[in-house]
Amino acid sequence: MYVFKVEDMTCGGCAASVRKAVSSIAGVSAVTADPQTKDVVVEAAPEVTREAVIAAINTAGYRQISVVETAG
Ligand SMILES: [Cu+2]
Repeated sequence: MYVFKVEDMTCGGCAASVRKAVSSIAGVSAVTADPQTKDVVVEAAPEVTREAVIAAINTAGYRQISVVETAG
């Protein structure tokens, strides 16, 4: 599981964009994105790297990303 803060995810539309982008990565099983807390929580298979998730979020247009937690 990866947890990020995406500070430039400011509304429900942003959160939907982030969810869609991250969900499209093969091996990702669940994504939650909360525009209030800025938390993005990603459940993924071990072959999905943190960098791949960050790249997908960047591609969706969000760049103010910090890593909160990496576990599992
Ligand atoms: Cu937005």
